[in-house]
Formats: sequence, structure tokens, C-alpha cells
Amino acid sequence: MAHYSAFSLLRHGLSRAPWPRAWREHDLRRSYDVVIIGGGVHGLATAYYLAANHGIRNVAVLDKGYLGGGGSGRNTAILRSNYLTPEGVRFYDRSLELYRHLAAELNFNVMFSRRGHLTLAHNDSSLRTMRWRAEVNKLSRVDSEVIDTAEVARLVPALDTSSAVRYPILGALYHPPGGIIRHDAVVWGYARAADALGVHLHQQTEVTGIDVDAGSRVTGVRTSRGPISAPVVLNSTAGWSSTVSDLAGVRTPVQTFPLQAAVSEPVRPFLHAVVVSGTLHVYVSQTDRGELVFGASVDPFTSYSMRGSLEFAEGLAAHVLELMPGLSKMRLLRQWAGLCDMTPDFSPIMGTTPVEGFYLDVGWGTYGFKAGPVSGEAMAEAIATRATPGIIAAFGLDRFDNGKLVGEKGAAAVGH
Ligand code: PYC
Repeated sequence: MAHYSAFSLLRHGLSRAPWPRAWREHDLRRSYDVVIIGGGVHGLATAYYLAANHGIRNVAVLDKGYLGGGGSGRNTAILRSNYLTPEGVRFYDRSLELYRHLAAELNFNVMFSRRGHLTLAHNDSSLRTMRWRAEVNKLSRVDSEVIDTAEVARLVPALDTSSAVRYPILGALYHPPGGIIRHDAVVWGYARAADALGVHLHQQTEVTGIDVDAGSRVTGVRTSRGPISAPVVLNSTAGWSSTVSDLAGVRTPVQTFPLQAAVSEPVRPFLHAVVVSGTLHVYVSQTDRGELVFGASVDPFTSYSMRGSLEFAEGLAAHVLELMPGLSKMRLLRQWAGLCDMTPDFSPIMGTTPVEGFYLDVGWGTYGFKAGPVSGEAMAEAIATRATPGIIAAFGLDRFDNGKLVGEKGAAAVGH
């Protein structure tokens, strides 16, 4: 693998030699030790940690499109760990920790920018929930506190903090370690590092069937490029995760909703924190290029459509202007949608299934990207050791049978 450094940049600049490709193409082998369905951050991170942490390298990652073309390339790249349940806080905080060191680990600039994250409270009941979240966070040593309106105004002067608005800002949950990252770079960094360790990355390779023998053991997959035998198959797809699980005869309580997002033209840096308003169903951050990235709640209907709508753009603009009236002249550059696989308790489904060797890393709703590294680390450990790591023990599929749900009301954009 080419080492990226200031020196290699200079050397390539002077020699004009082309950079080696970040990852290679391979023929599809007829058998692998592990087949991972889904070439997003979860699948690629799992492949990378299988090889790096456990020495399991005979691994294929299959994607029906291109790497990072699903949720990993469509999210708004917000990182945080200020969740409401102790299980969620611990889990997302490990992810944040891995994200913090990812550039060095992968030798790839993932542009992590710690800039603080504010969840605004516009009424007493939100303020109460923020206090509850702050206390749960502190118990897990996660830096979170409730701040008052004056402090919100100091951190984000562009917000209208007056009382003469429909939803006055009464305070916020402030989470200094939160921030943003370059989501494509995370995908490319994991892909490059996994490839260097011997993992095969197969794009344009759709899984059309999952083979399960009479003893309820997975034996392989069928793909648009032929069959592959494998004793372990991981479903780490988003958007189509329930249809992929169905191929193995495993039913999951997942419903798929689009979530729309948009980006503005670039302007000078003025927004130095991530701002979320659950009441107005909007969140916004400013990228290093100066664009504002906006997102909203999931659309109120199930669908596999990834088209943006005018209705969304109008609603988003109205809500953003309630928060930041100074943006009235700003133009939107583009909008898109991603697919969110929602579970009943807003927590993911991770680990084993009734089909031996068939694993799930699905149900990622609106919180999948920020969980990529910890999910990869934990799923790799689960596969390598055949034991469920404690950090994902609460997220098993069996919780929907035994009623031990993990009601994660600290999840964003779910409109509750
Ligand atoms: O959970 O922070 C979040 C989030 C932002 C956008 C979608 N989810």
C-alpha cells in the first residue's frame, strides 16, 4: 500500500508518477471464509478489523453498486455519542474514540473535525430530556451538559435566540466532543486498508440468494457473478437489509424510510458547531469547504425512493430560517435522500441469527454512519471468536422476542 505523507506527495509531484490505485479488482473466488454483503462503512470496517485484529483475510465484500454508494455516501457525517441509553452511549462513544484515531490507523486523512454539537431545547419537556441525557452521559464519562440560552447565543451567534419567535430556544444539550468528518474518506480509507491486508472488494456484485442447509447453517451466497460458498455470511446492508435477511429466511422488524438532506452554496465560515433542533426537525453543520449541510426527519412514509422532493426543500428552508433568519439569501445547491432501516426501538440489530453462520449488522436507522468503526470492530470480534462482544450484547435480534428493547430516544431525525 502506498504510504501517504507530505514526503510522498512531494515525490509524486516532482516525479509526476501516477499514484497506485487505492484498491484492486479481483476475480471472484468460488469460496471465502467470510462473505460480507454491503460495501459501506460497516461492511468495509468489519472486513478491515477481521484482517487487522484477527488475521482473517480470506474475506469478500460484495456490493450491488459501488463502495460507499448507499447510506455511507448519503448521510450528513455527524459524529457524537450523547445518546440516552447507557448501552447507546457506551457504544457510540467507542465509535467516536475509533474515529478520533482513524486517520493515523488507516494512513488516510478522514478530516475529522471536533467542533461541538448542540441539541436545542424549545420547550420544558425537551429541556427535561436534555438534563436526563446529560446525566446518563456523565455517568459514562461522556462530556455533555445543559447550557442556557445566553451560552447558546455565544457559541452560535447566527441563531435567533430572541423570545419573539414561534419556538424560542430555552437552552441546549451541549456535547463538545461531537463533530463532523468526511464520510467518503472514511469509506475509501477502510477500503484501501482492507484491500492491502488481502480482502477482496467486489463492486457491481449483487447477492441474489443466500444458501442455508437442512441443519439451518449458512453455506454461501448466489450473486449476479456466480455462486460463492462460505461458512460465514454477514448482512451489513442499509436500505435493503430486510430483503437481504429474508433471502436467508431470517425475518427482522425493520421498515425502510427515506431521509432527505441538502447542501447549500459555500459561504465564509460562520457556523462552528453542529446544531440540531428536534422540534423544527432540522440539523445543520458547515463543511470545511463552506457549504451548509442540512438534514431533517425521515419522510413520513415507507419507500425505497432516493429522490429529493420540492416539499422537503420548502419545509427545510422554512425551518432553517426560523432558526437562522440571516440565511434568507442563501441558495441550495443540491438535495438527495438516503434509506433508513428503522427498528421499533431506534437501536440496531447486531449479532447472530437462528441461521448458524449468518450474522446481522442492520437496522441502522438514522445513526449508522457514526457507528461504523465500532460496528466493524465488534462484528469482526463476534465472527472471529464466535462469541457476542459485550458492547453489542443488548442489540441482538432476540430482544424482539424477549421484550428487552433498548428505547434509544437520543436518536436524531426520527420525529418523536
Ligand atoms: O443522530 O446525529 C444524529 C443524526 C444526524 C443526522 C441523522 N442522524
